[in-house]
Amino acid sequence: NGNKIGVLVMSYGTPESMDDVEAYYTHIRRGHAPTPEQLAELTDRYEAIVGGVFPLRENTNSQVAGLQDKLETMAPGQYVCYQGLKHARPYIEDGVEAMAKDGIKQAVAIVLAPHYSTMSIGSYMKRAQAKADELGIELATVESYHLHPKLISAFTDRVKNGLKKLSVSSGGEAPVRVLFSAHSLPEKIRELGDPYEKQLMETSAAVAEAAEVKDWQFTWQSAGRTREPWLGPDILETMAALGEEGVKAILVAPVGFVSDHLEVLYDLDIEAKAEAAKLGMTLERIAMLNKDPLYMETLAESVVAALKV
Ligand code: FEC
Repeated sequence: NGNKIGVLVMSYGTPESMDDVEAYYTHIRRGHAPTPEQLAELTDRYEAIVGGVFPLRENTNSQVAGLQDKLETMAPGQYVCYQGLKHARPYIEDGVEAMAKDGIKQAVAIVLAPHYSTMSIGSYMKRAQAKADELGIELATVESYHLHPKLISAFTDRVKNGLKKLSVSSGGEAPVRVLFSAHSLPEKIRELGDPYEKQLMETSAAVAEAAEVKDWQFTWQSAGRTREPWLGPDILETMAALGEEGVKAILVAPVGFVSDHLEVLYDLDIEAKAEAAKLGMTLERIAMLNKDPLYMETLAESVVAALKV
């Protein structure tokens, strides 16, 4: 593989088993172990979604394989993908080391998340770059791809399908509010001039326009359990406000995420759905991208473009 271009495909990472949840949570908390209550709460959430299976691992594996296939079609024999995870094995550094072992000299790094924040993509890239520098690999980076036309098109199809599904489940009577959402971050990102919020608004507006949705808004979800203030309003607060407004049907479009995992399967499908039932609303969520060919093409084209600049 030495003459090929390495592609470091990075994703959040998930525990390997229920026994691994504590180590995973400790890694997310930068080495600080969670309290027994915090650990129990996270374990319960994993158990609630699929009873001890971790869908993000399988989904990341299949996205990396899908990207490899797409690159192979676009440029036969030129690219080879390596996986690097933020909070689980194989870690980002392991991925870069695997490239070095194969003799890779030139690589591109991309994250399975479309929007740039210093606290998200920025921190993945910092770790990848440090290891690449140490091992003498020249690394180009894809910082974001939140307005790639194929990404917008993939989300647009899903919003259209979601609206159809919702009109069936709510009897087609109630006006629907589309809620675009993404993982919240600590409010301090605003002081850093972080593009995260702007990029999320741009993706949401582009999808709303393409899907011809007029009645939409953006909301945050999945804020961390720390004492500092996080960006709001949270989806549960937004839903309460919509209840007061008389909204009866909601379609959630979590455009900050690209696959089925805890923050979607629990925070939206279990927690937000239960809240909707309490408020007398119908709530549906768009299907996630997972291995969607348009998403695979978004990634492949972004990788190839990163080498041209
Ligand atoms: O399915 C899974 O096993 C993993 C689902 C998962 C994804 C994900 C994506 C993002 N996070 C982002 C930021 C933060 C910040 C903190 C934080 C904490 C957690 C915890 C769990 C967790 N995150 Fe996550 N995140 C996922 C899971 N995340 C579990 C720990 C418990 C909790 O607080 O809920 C706070 C860390 C701290 O304490 O300092 C910040 C961002 C994304 C989207 C971009 C990306 O995928 O990288 C941003 C998936």
